[in-house]
Amino acid sequence: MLLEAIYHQPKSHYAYAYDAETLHIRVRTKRGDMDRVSVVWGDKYDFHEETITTKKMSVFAQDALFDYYEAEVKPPFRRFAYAFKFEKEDRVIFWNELGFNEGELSSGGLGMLWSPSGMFEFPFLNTIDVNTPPDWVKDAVFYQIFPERFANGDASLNPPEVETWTADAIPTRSNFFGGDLQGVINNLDYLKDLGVNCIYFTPIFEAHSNHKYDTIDYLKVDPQFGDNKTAKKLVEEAHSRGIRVMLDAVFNHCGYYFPPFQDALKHGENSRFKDWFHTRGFPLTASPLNYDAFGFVASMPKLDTEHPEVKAYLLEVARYWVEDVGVDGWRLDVANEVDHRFWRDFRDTVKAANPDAYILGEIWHNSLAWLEGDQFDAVMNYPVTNSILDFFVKEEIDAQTFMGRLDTVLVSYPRQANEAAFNLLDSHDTPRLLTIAGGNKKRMKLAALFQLTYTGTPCIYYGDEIGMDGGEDPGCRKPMIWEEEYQDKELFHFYKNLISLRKNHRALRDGTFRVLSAEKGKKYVAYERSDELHRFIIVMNSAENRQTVTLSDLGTGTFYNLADDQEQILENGRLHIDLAPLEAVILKTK
Ligand code: ARE
Repeated sequence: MLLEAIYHQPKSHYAYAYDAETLHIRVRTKRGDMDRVSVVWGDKYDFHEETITTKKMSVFAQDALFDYYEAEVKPPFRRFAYAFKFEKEDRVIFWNELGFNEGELSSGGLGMLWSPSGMFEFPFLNTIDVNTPPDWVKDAVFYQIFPERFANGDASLNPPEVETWTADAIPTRSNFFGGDLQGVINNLDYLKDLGVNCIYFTPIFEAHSNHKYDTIDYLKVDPQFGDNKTAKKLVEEAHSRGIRVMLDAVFNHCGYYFPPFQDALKHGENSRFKDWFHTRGFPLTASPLNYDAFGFVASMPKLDTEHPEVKAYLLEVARYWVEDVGVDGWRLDVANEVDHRFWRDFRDTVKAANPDAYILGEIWHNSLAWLEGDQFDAVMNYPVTNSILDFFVKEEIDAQTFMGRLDTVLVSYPRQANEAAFNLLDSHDTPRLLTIAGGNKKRMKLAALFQLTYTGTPCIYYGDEIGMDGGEDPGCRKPMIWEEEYQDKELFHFYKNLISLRKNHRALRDGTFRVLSAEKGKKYVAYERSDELHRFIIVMNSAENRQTVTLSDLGTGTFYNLADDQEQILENGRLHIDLAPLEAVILKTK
């Protein structure tokens, strides 16, 4: 046993409350090292050998170096004192807060090991501290809309010098095409037909640019998009079709033309707003830049969210759109550069306005510090995005690395944060999926199939479903193609069918996820998703040649291939599946 590889941290994503009565306990060991790992636990106020329970843990994730074991426990008095028991051949090792001990449970004489003061502890499960993302998020399929580019429903709002909305229009950093909220309202039935049930809008508030990340007025819809009444109508029309709405909160910074910043520019040190920003000298100048800004972009001055007036103003913004307009969630721009205390108060404000609102942080890296129940429900899951692209689209990693990287994300967070994670394959900040795939639709479909059958909530970037392409920003922000002759209908039906498959089967949303095949050097993977109603086996070939995949340990059951309804015969829990290049097969129990 390699004791040096063993890791656990009490009161963290290694020991957290999943719900009001359930704790999840995790421990890391060297990959393949242990025969058996258990958690040994009791109540800290009633702790003696007769009341101690031993629960076997199972490997729930694996990466190149480690196995991650997990067990679920429901301590009756919501308190939990625990140690771990590791077994390999005839060796037994116990581990608690005092260190490692060789020995057996029945032998006694272990000194402090069996005293509650030596145990790891989960002192009390207080419900208010439990991270509980809204239930609906697990059932959602999001659709991301960049409002300037989705549809023009009210030509009277067109910006000056609006460009013609054609299938071959070229987006630049500064041009406008006239998309607006009425355009979205006009096309809600299109979204309903596709099957998505939540829209994520990039910013809709008054701003100077076409992307609107440089806010002028956080309480007002941009006049090119409509007004607050149109926004309210949009929310109502969407809700009446079972579609929710999430807005983009750009609270890290404002726009250059935000009136308080204009005041600080004009009055310098004498401005009553000078402390709303992070200044480095007066007068304020864009060049050289003597105030903090998002990524040195002078048109995006950073707000001081520690300042009580700034905070009060932004929290009122957060409340207004949720409570008065009825939006269902906030996506938080540059979430990791804003102070944690701000986000804690933001959460309290938003959840008071609507306990079911979804709070989604935009963070591209490990985000545990925001996902422990007091700040965000979930984050934009770019590490998963990149793993899916690297395996199915770019062919840069093998099956073992792919699943290992996904598991690294799973072990990084409490399970509820993974269930509500926002799984995207592209966005307004990245090239489009089809373009990353070099136009290879089969690879694009593999990525989308995985996305729509994996843990977490999927998001489709507008137009991907009809075959739109485009490179880095601004290339990925072309106007939506509405002329049917230029839409890829076959792709649309592919997405529509997959979305409906996910929506009709809980197993694909929050069922168990089990890896069946992810071998070193291989370009195919297989996994199972199951709940008490259905089992799915999904086998995907990311290689350009045929593959025969043998799966074992499948137990019993009759599986049918969704493509042709052919029964698949299990022999002693084994299955042989022949896959064409870049083919995916979905098997399901009836
Ligand atoms: C524009 C141009 C760019 C140019 C830039 C600088 O389009 O080509 O490089 O100006 O002059 C918004 C607009 C952008 C605009 C930008 C600045 O949408 O079009 O760029 O404002 O004016 C990091 C942040 C992350 C951020 C990305 C872009 O951590 O928060 O960078 N994403 C949000 C939004 C953006 C938005 C802004 C922030 C600003 O989603 O749309 O940009 O409000 C790695 C790093 C990440 C990094 C990521 C992407 O993985 O680890 O930290 O994200 O790459 O660069």
